[in-house]
Amino acid sequence: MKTITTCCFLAAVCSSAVCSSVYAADKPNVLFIAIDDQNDWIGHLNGHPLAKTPHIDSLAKRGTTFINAHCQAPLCNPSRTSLMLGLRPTTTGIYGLSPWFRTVPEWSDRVTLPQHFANHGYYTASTGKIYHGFRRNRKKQPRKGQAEQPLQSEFEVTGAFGGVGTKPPKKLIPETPMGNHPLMDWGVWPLDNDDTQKGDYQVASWTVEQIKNAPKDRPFFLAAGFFLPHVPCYATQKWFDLYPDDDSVLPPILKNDRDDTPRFSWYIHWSLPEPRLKWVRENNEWRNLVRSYLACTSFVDAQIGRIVSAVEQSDYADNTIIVVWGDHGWHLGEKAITGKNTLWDRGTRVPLIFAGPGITPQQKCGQPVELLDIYPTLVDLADLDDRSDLEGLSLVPQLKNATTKRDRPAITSHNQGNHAIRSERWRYIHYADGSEELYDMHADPNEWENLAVHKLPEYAAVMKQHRQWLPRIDRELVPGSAARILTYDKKTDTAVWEGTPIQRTDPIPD
Ligand SMILES: [Ca+2]
Ligand SMILES: [Ca+2]
Repeated sequence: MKTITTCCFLAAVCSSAVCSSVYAADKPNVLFIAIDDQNDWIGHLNGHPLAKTPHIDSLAKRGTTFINAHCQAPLCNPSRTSLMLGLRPTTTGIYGLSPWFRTVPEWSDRVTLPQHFANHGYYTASTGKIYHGFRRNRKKQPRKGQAEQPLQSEFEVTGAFGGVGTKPPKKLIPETPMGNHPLMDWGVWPLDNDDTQKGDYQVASWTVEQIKNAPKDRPFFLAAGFFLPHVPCYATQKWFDLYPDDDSVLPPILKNDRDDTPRFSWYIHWSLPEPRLKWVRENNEWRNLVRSYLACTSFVDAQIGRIVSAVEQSDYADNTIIVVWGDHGWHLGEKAITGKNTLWDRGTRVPLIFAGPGITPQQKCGQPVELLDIYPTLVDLADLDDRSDLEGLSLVPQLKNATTKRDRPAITSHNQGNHAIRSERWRYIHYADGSEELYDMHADPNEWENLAVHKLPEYAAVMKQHRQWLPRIDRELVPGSAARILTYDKKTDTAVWEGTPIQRTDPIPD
């Protein structure tokens, strides 16, 4: 492990002349674009009939888009850790917003996706939210009594912080339940229509500058992480104007939809700052939230358009692989909640697009795929040394021909023991206490009817077939795990949410 770290460091600092002679200079560039909390409300994904994302849609046409792509964890830190390490959350043991994986001894030297590119002579740069928490290159000040920590360079260069940008002096919406979290806010902001004050605008600007000034003697791996449509969903008026101010924007919901979902389905998002549907309705905030989320998505789409057009106008137009992904989905009233931390399609389905050299244009692939596949796919596309320790599959066969079968379903995990298995047609969910759900996604795309409750032989067979994909490695939380953590003890049938046991008779918090 020590040797790998040293090599990585050398590759990052070696003079470009040496790098070019050691590594092929004709490798493709990689533009790696992340969107935070972006569900399938993207024009061509048809998750919302009114979603306006012309730039993402046109990139999708230029390449291959995966319309059945899913995150490995429905939460920032575990999802991004999984993608960047090429390992499932059930292997990393990271399920919560903490810890940062470098503090886990097992992963402190793990070569991440961009580091693997750096080891092959790439220039690597990053702006905005790529990891959970902005990781600027700097020496961490040791805590009292601790040894000084070495500089851990995730990227050679880090740029604009991004994030929320300018904030209103106080929250725009009424006080929210479960803690009135400061991020839990949405609406028109800033009022003067100045988009340049927004963190994501600055992320795009920094990325455009990087493209213009990229090193000429080696390829680049450039990562841009957009924060919106993560809460607070602030956008200027013009983005709201893209959407009607009436109830046609609301997603379809079924009354009492949760009557046939197991009680344990509530446990994985037991008590969170994201308000329930009941609250947004009672406070007349449902439509405002939905429009704010859509407005933010369209704003981010425009920022992606700025970056893509900078590539198209550069010398790198023909040798740059562009990949766009979202870290997990978001509910806006479906299943009686808002927010993430679910194992349904709206919580796990994300945009995933590849465009550039080696990728067939105009393709839509309906195979179930995983964000975990990005690491091996990029390694394959750039023809770097293979990694035998990655848990995803290269999607190059699908990027060549979208009808090629991928041999596995997509698997999402949220804390130990809770997993969703998404195949082409079905979604099967297994919770830690053994309770289950099954949805026929062709007949019931909204996942309204839990077929598992019917106990019919034809569904039992489907469930049996999907159950075999439950992760065999399903490790417990690593030490230091915190924030949105649930544990379950089978022997005593006790679920513990963030340190507090949940009783079977406790009312569901709203
Ligand atoms: Ca996220
Ligand atoms: Ca239902």
